[in-house]
Amino acid sequence: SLAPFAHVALFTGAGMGHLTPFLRLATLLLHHNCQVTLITPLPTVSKAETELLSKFLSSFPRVNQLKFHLLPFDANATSKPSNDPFFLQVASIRNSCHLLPPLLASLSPPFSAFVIDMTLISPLLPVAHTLGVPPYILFTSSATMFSFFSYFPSLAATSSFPGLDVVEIPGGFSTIPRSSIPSFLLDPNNIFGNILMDDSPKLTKVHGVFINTFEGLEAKCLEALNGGKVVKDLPSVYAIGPLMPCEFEKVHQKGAPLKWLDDQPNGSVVYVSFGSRTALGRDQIRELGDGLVRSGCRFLWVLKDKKVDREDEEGLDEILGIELVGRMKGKGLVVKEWVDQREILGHKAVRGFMSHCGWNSVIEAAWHGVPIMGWPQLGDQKINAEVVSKGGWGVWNQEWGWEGERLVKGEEIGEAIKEMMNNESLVIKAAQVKGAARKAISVGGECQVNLKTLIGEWKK
Ligand code: BUP
Repeated sequence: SLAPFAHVALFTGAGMGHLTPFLRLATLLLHHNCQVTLITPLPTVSKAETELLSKFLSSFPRVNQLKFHLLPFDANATSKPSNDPFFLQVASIRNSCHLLPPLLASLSPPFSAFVIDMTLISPLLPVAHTLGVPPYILFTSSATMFSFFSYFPSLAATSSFPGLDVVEIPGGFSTIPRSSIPSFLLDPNNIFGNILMDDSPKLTKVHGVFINTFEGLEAKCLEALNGGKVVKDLPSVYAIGPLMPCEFEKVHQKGAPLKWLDDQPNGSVVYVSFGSRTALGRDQIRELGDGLVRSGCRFLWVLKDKKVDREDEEGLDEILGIELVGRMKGKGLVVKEWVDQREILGHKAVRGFMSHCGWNSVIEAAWHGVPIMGWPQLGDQKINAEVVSKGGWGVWNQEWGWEGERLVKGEEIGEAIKEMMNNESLVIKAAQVKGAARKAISVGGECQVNLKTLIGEWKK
């Protein structure tokens, strides 16, 4: 007879920051001989998501894709309007989830586990329950952010919260100043904030939580979470990071920017990217450009002018202005297309990473041992930036504020880049983090052990 195998269903969320770790986890499960069904809400928001999905599916023909066509969703008819297309997509997915049970019940063999995106807890828990399958969450940010997410809504409901300047997460590993709290969680009218506040109390009904992290980064936090110190009755948290970039993600580019990097001296370049869904305002973009020139460092800048890639159409001359483009000549490379971040961070010419501190980027930098100059813009990013700076392999300036809060001038940016690029201790610490990252995924490391144990349970 055939050996039993585990059949895992994964339900992805909105945006590259969520899709990417899902597909990396799916790849790991496939390598452990699991059968994988991937439920993909369609249409996606960005072109990048569509392309990544298609590359993944053609690399793994044995994956069963279940296309989940979303119901029409009238963003203007919601009581909490939003101008963030990714938040609206989450709301739209949640609005359609009740259609799932009959679609899933017909699949065979039956599932052993259901891994769902962290933004879909409320609508998908009952689905898992109907099917009689244990629900797991893939939390696509840091363990520190997860503990904040678990604890914060109950604190926010108390009468003492309005007067608090800092949030002390129980367990003694992190104190979050009010200015670092994701602003959507403080805004009662924010659609995404409302979703997270609603879902957090339901965490105790989840079977387990996967987080793309490892002990070398967040040991104390993981210990507090699994020791029941953050919130009572939380499910087990499994550190399965670093989820590494996979072969299917490879970007076939005509030459630049990797070819350009090949021509730069070792350890001379600052790589600049704010992830897949953050576009700075035009004024801030120009100040950043000015700062890069002033720093005197070579730079590779992935420039985004619009939140959604399909709308990002204007050329560099228009966005930056001819004068700045002229000043940049010969000093750095600015690109507007999707780049192979893993190849860039692994390139010997790259010495530092100016990043918004989206968690995937942080983990990729850790994997390659590249120091971070954090410039968090929104959401969980300040909390993530603090994890990095506490670890000693990155820095960030609290005074720069959230996206659009103040215009950070080129002089200040240039000085900060220079400082980061000359800071030897960051390089040393980043190399240690890289070592810990590699240990975590080696045979006998946390990631392997955790996954093997779970898959063993699923097979029973
Ligand atoms: Br832009 C860009 N190439 O050109 P984060 C991004 N990426 O490979 P975000 C590229 O997208 P959330 C590019 O390597 C990382 O895996 C990058 O995820 C990759 O930030 C991913 O860093 C970006 O978590 O997502 O996109 O802001 O809002 O969910 O944090």
